[in-house]
Amino acid sequence: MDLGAITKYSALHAKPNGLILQYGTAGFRTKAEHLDHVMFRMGLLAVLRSKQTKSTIGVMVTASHNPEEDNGVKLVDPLGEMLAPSWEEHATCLANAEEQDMQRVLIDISEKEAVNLQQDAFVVIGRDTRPSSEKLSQSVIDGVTVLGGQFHDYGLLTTPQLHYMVYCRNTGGRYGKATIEGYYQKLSKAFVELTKQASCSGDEYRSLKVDCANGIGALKLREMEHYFSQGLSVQLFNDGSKGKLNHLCGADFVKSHQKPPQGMEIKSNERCCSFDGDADRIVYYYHDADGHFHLIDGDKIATLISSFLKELLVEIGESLNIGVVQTAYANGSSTRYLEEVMKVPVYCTKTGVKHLHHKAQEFDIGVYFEANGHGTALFSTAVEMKIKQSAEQLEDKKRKAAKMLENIIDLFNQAAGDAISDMLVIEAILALKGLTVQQWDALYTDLPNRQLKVQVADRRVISTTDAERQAVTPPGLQEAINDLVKKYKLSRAFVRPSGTEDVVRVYAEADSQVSWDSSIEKEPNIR
Ligand code: NG1
Ligand code: ZN
Repeated sequence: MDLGAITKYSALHAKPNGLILQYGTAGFRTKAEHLDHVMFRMGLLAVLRSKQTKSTIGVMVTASHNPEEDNGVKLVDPLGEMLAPSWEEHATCLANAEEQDMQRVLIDISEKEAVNLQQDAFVVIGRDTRPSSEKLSQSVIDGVTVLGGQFHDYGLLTTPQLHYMVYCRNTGGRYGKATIEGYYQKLSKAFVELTKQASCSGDEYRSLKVDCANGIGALKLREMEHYFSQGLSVQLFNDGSKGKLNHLCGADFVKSHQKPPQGMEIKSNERCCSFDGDADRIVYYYHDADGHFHLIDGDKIATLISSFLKELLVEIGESLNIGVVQTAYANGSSTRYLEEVMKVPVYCTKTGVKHLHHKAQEFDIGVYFEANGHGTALFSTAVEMKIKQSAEQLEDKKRKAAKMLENIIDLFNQAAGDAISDMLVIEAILALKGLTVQQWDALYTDLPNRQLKVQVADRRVISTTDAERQAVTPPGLQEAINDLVKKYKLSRAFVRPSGTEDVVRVYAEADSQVSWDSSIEKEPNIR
């Protein structure tokens, strides 16, 4: 470690005095102007992590669905996963170290993690379309190079594309080619193969309106659309040419306001979807003939996907274990439908995709989605091999189903939830099953629900257990929730501190909107 050079370069990326940041569920996130030192230091940390794991590490510069003025950074571990928890702590220590303590913290981390400093390091970098992202990613590169790391800057990428690149590079190309071309070709080939088998080829299955949140999704979808245009034509809205990133549009806006984005004209029964600002979340929606808006969120996406996968397995004659992983925000109707109608086991984890991802890895096939539309499906290596064999050896209908599953496996981004990949999976399933968006929506009816943010002096006074469904502290809070909830049918409510914002989130659902609203009226303190 050339400590002299580190000190010299670090001074060029000086930390504002007194600024304390936390590596949260989605890395560091705050106003872009406060992040230069964090970026430089995450470049340093990525090199140490790369040396320790002897693998390529990813650094993504994005603040996802947050306002355009914000930015953020997260590290991507060797298999495309979120950073290991002990390294999240190192990230927080390093980002918050005062200038004079930086060297000591770096040496401490290297010693604690037994990093061999002679080992080579390789870091790949991606960024979203925010005005601040280019300069901030340059600061990451400064950090990487000052510690002697090699790097490849992919420039503009969606977050899941960067996860894909990291995964490809660390699996010797088995998963795919670590280029943007490789990503487009892998997904599009699988998609076109699948849609060729669809008997319903009417226009309604072949066109889709996409709200790109004025973000990176628009750019990447434009680059990619000609690869799959044989199977689907996409019409892009909020493509960044006029509006502001995530402003009145995008998956987060649509899900939390339960209304369509601005800047998109929707005719009745037209199938539409929204990406978030870094294209790792997707939700669908439509207007019915009476002009009512219907949202199809991550829960219904998980239901469509898991039921299709289950049907394919039955057809092939394989009994593999499928599990669906949700969080406490999953609508109670979705959980009931999956367990009681689909007979698929459902598990609940804490909020944050890393928790869902880990749980999903326990199954032969693990489907995970947050209600906000972030999710994917994971297939064990044994399953992938088995299905490949079946696609070659079985006959007729079974072979056809195995071939379909093989393509579906290729179409999923197994490194991370991916709006583009999920969109193509959903479009392929709807076409293959001949389902309209209304039929999909009618699988079950969501319980009316609301989510509120509440500002409190210190959100950390609230701690939770049971996958965040029960409050442990402060004393009396859970009892008060229980007293309210028992007055309503099919009701459920919980409170938890956000991991990404300085707020407490309140969620409630009940059998009807009237029940929900009256419960809030009687309890004005909740607002
Ligand atoms: P927090 O702020 O901890 O609720 C939010 C989302 C998560 C996840 C992360 C990371 C909700 C209720 N929470 O977490 O699902 O997406 O941001 O982006 O949607
Ligand atoms: Zn996102």
